[in-house]
Amino acid sequence: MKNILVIGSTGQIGSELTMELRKRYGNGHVIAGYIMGAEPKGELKESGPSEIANVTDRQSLELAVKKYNVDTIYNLAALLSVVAESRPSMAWKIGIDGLWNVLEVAREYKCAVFTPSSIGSFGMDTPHVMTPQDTIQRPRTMYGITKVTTELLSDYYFLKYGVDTRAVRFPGIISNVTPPGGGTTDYAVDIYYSAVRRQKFVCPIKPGTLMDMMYMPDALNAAISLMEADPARLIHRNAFNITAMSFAPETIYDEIKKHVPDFEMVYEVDPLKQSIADSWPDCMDDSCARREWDWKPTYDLASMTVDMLDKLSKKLKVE
Ligand code: AKB
Repeated sequence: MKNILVIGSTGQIGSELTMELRKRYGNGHVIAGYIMGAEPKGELKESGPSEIANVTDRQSLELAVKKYNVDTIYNLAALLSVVAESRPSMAWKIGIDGLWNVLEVAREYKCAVFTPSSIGSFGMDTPHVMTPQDTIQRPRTMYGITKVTTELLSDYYFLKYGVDTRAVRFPGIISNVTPPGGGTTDYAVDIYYSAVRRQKFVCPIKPGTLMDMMYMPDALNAAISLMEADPARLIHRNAFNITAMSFAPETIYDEIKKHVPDFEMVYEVDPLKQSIADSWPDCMDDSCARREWDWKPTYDLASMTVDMLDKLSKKLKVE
């Protein structure tokens, strides 16, 4: 049986990934790793073990791995794209110095490691339409630079030391549980909250700006399926393009309006978010993930919108 440590278990992806892993592998086998000031609460705290696991403190990682005999680490510690631009040195410290600590502990204790990359690992010079798996990656944001480095360092530890590192390039992730913080794609989550609260939505991204997106259940399934995949089939490792849909702000707005006809949206473009979005792919080619580990999303924009509106209405207690 696997023993899994989730680093960053209280974040947007970590909080739901920890619960999904507990469902699949048993509560006692999945440790919610956290840092001081971001302790697990509620179901996350009650349903299984939790332990301090701070990527900037290698000893804390080692203690958690030894205590629970961990063999698999999901490393979700990172600053998102917009916040990383205002705190570049912290983004590097968490994303790269932190990853180094994770990989060293994984090497010593023979753990498999999942550290996600992102559409942010691409840049202006990357082909924007059907972005290939293997292509030019010259991002100019600190987030992108840490993500490309994450891919290279993870491959290095696999090739040099045999550490079983695997990853995906996540698109924007949309969820109704834990809100994201400081990302370029956050608008695609915020728009649903405004719609459910019957508030006018102020969109920070220009009409016509396409970005890849995915509903959280597919994102969780992708991470877990890749870590379960037969290694003999993997030609790539760090990191696979994956996508479920690609849309611009006006497309998601039109989809929501089918259910909330009086919903209003205006544009107030945020120059930083727009410049980051402009440098990212319009839509990625994820055929390598489909071929090498049978990746296949289940939600499209229409089915995600129905589920988001339903779940958020219940959560926010709106009829
Ligand atoms: C962000 O917008 O920073 C993230 C991402 C796409 O990596 N959601």
